Amino acid sequence: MKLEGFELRRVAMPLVSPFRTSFSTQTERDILLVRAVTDEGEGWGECVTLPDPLYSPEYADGAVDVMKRFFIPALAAAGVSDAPGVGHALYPYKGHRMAKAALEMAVLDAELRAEGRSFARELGSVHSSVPCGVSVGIMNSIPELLDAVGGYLDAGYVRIKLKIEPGWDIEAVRAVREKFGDDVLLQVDANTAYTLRDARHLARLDDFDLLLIEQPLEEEDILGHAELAKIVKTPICLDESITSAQTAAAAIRLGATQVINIKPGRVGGYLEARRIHDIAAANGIAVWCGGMLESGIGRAANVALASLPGFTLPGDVSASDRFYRTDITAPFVMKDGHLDVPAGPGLGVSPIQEVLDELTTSVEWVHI
Ligand code: OSB
Ligand code: MG
Repeated sequence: MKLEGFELRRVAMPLVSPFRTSFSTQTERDILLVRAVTDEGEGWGECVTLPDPLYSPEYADGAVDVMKRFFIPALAAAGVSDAPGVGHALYPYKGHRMAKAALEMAVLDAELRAEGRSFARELGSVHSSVPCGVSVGIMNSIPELLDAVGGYLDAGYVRIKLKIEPGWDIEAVRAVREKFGDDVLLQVDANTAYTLRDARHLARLDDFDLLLIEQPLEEEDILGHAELAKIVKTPICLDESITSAQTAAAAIRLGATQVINIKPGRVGGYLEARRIHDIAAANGIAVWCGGMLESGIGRAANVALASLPGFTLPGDVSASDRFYRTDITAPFVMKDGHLDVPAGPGLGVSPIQEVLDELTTSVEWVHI
């Protein structure tokens, strides 16, 4: 397969409701799509950068810049012709894992489509459908939160994740437990909003039988999480801190993480995501698939990844309508709290050109 170039496309997708975390409020998703064009057909990648470097150091405009300035020229110079080749050619460049992941994903999709193989099969899928969890943003009031959670439970979501921050934690969790009972699979995500000085406070969450507490402390505070894990009974799950298979192995060894949220973008791609899955499995650590409010393109690949054997907890793998009234692909629709794993070639879904055109804010072509 010979790479001919990449199309970089920005798409503005309005969210069905604002999504508030401890670091920002989103009302629209500005998505960067990467289309790899080859002599054997095309492939799609989704770059999960947010507009500002508040979740990770990367941001959408920066991803476009690093792709055009360094990464695509490096792929051209190396004559890259397959997905593992993308990782090798970009290895000398530090960081920018979301940008690397999007390019690798597009090349992998092109390769698999040309060969008629699915992402799921390629990654090692063992399930034809995956259970759906939902990430619930910080709300203005407890009644508003209970309304939102009630709606998701009625829709069939099998696991609820509450975004928390100081001032929106114990009472939010208590209210959800009191209203919906002890059987709901419930977890929280702090997106680094606490410090080790909050350990006693966070230990109060132990009363609520949570599956886990996600990324309570700063991303670089691996030892802090290991200390916290000795004080808090609720399992600690790292998200932001896990940027590679190497950091995953270290965090596991240090006792900083009892569960891992795997986001392919954050770790540099689906191939590295699979390596983290393998390391976690070898250490008896459960993993689940995180999300970055993906369109149908990224969602398709996440659903495939979530169907690997070590993904033993429901992920932030929601139906398209959790975030978008209109998706750019055929929508992912939940049945019985599950999504079907696409089985067609590559991602198994493609953008619908008319929808894509309507939502596109810019397109540029970068030749190889
Ligand atoms: O921390 O998991 C997170 C979205 C953007 C940035 C960070 C996070 C999230 C989510 C959304 O929780 C999960 C989803 O896409 O369903
Ligand atoms: Mg998280």
